[in-house]
Amino acid sequence: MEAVDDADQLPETPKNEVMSFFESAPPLKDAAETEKSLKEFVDRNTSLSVNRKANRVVCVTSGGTTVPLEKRYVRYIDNFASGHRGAASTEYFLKAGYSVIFLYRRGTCQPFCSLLPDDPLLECFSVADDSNIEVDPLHAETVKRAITENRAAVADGTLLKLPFTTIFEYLQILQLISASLRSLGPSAIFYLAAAVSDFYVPWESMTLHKIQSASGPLDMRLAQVPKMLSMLRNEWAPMAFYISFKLETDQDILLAKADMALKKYKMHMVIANELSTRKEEVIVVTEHEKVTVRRDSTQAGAEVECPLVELVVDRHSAYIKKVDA
Ligand code: 9Z3
Repeated sequence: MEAVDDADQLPETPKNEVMSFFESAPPLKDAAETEKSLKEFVDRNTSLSVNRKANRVVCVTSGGTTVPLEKRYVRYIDNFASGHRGAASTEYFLKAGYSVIFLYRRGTCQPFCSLLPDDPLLECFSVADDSNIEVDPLHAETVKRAITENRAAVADGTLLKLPFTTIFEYLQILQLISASLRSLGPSAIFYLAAAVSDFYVPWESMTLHKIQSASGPLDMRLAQVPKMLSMLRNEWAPMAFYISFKLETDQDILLAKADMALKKYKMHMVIANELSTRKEEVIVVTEHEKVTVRRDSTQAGAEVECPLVELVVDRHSAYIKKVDA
């Protein structure tokens, strides 16, 4: 049910639905802290010069949102997203000179970690003697790269990581990010790769405690998550460059749905991908073109995000030029 829907065919989400979603959502923990780190991040990056592409900041969303079923939640609805797309794209944006706000689902893939084994702590390290731990030589290079590149990006202030778990947290943090990037105008990109729930249980209709199975089969009505793309695009940060993703499992409807999303939400690019081939190829849909972007299968470890981000950077540069002209 996640991210595979017909909502793009529905009329625009009325503003009051969006307002009531936020008004009824549980307050965001650490909101003040998040706002403070965003402000510091944007201030720092708007005064950066030389090697960085002056002022260019991208918000990459990554992983899937959860939908809690209870306020003290034991159960929730989730989706498949691993966060690989967002994590890998973050690395390529950093290489291209962008500063990145990485809004990710807790526990999903992290930038610079794709080559680490599944359980890095247990598989990469061994106990040498009573007081020393050493890195397994087999993984030494990968571990070194992950640690140094991640620390460098975080320490020089070009990577800000913000975690979320629920759909409530995701949309609340996205709103804070948009408020902080608004002043950057066309220099900001929203690269919305997270798989966002289409349905949720409104906070006020949720039970406080764990739902009891003794009451028999569970009958639950889910409300539609208001589509925030139009709010983001038209109200929150209207001059930014927008890239959304369209995921389908049926190749035959993929491009039509991507086209629809492009027009309905006035996106600059929609990246169409099919579930089973998403790591091999994507189709970039814009007003004027459809470009298939493929992973270079002749290169070991090559990722589709490399040429994809290259194309995004190229189109973003053209957009900035056009707006500044
Ligand atoms: C995507 O299509 C992403 O490419 C994937 C990446 C989630 C497939 P992984 O995290 O997978 O690497 O495992 N995201 C879908 C984004 C989404 O939910 N889009 C909404 C929609 O299609 C609109 S914003 O309705």
